[in-house]
This record gives sequence, structure tokens and C-alpha cells, in this order.
Amino acid sequence: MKIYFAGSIRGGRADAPLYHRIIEYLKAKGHQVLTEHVGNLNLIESRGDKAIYEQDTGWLRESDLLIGECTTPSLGVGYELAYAERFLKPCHLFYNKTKCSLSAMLTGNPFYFIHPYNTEEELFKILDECIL
Ligand code: 6IA
Repeated sequence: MKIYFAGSIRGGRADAPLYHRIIEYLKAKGHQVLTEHVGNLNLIESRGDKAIYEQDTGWLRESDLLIGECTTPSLGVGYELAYAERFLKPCHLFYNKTKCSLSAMLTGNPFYFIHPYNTEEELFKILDECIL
């Protein structure tokens, strides 16, 4: 599958190492992750914002599935989720329930598959079921 992984960039990079581990896991399972850079630990902004927007919305339309790690709140991820809904892309959203509570605009929308987790081990177990 072509997977669009969504995670915070300008919203804060505290969870970047986790994004990296999720992306590597998805790749090891044989999937193509279109947004590998989201897990890059030394992210350097080298392109203009218009190019980023056009590239990412194009990848979203091309993707089969969106996986979002939403523990660190991000306006960009929120936008991507609404965009993915518009194109009826299945969206699996993860958040660490010991660290945050997710926006009601997501948990209240039955379109999204919402996966609260306690531990990283639990996250990967749920992830396995999403990518079968
Ligand atoms: O509002 P945020 O910046 O936290 O939004 C994060 C989300 O928007 C991610 O899921 C990305 O898909 C997308 N996004 C935001 N900034 C970038 C970006 N910046 N590149 C690609 N996607 C982005 C430049 C970094 C690049 C040079 C490696």
C-alpha cells in the first residue's frame, strides 16, 4: 500500500523519534511511505511552503491509507485529516492517551478510526491490524 504518514512538524518535534520508528516499521512490512521525511530526525526546511503544500496534497490524493500520530497537536496534520476525508482515504489515528486527549473534531467524526494507546508496544500491535 501507499501510506501517507502524518505527524507534527511545525507543531513540535518531540515525537519525531516515534514517527521514525513507525515509518521504518511500515517500510519493513513492505509498504511505501510517501512522507518518509516526517520521521527524519534532522529535518531541514529546504523548500517553499507552496511546494510543500502541493506535494503533500498530491501524495494524499495518491495514497491508499493515512496513518496519523496525533499525540503532538499540529494544524498541518488536522488539515491533512480533513483533506483525506474529502477524498475518502481511510484514516487511522493514534494518540498516547497518557499524554493528551484528542480533539473532539476527530473523535466525534465516525469517519476516522481512532486508536488511543498507553504504550508503544500497544501502538504497534494495533498498527499491525490496520495494515493487514
Ligand atoms: O503544521 P505542521 O508543520 O505540524 O504540519 C505537519 C504535517 O504537514 C505533516 O504531516 C506533513 O505531511 C506536512 N508538512 C508540514 N511541513 C512540511 C514540510 N516541511 N515538508 C513536508 N511536509 C510537511 C519541510 C520539511 C522538508 C524540507 C523535509
